Amino acid sequence: MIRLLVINGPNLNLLGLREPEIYGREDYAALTEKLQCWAEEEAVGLKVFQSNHEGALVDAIQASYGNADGIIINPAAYTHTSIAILDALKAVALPAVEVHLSDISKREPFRQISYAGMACVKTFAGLGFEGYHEAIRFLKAYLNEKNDPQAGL
Ligand code: CA2
Repeated sequence: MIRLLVINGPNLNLLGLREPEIYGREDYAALTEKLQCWAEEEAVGLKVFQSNHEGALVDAIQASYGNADGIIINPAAYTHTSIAILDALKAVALPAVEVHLSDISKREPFRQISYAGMACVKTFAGLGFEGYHEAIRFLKAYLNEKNDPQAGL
């Protein structure tokens, strides 16, 4: 079974508390429940990790090597600052998909650079929680194609 790791960065655990016009009304528990439902529907294994600490996010990316087949990552504010997360994603070299609840390309200039995105095969931004759903589907198809290039023919 395909094993996916979802990594969420700082303050995403506070979803639903403020700025619902940007991040929606649903809380973090609702997101993790949806992730598990979508993983079951797609018949993939899925673990979720959230931290407010950059080093802990780097540790989780490193630990995924040999334990996951693909990474879905929303590094939150570290998206725009962390070369350490970019380097960790490059080091483990697993296919990674970047997700953002909001459309970072249409927000403040400082949100328009994504270091993590430079190590990702795909980005979904501005779709709310549905972006994670798209990421699961995308990675499943991507990994199946990589493992058996003839499968879709
Ligand atoms: O749109 C996204 O998913 C972001 O990664 C969310 C981050 C932000 O720093 C990125 O630029 C874009 C913020 C995550 C959580 O922010 C909250 C703000 C208020 C209340 C609760 C969470």
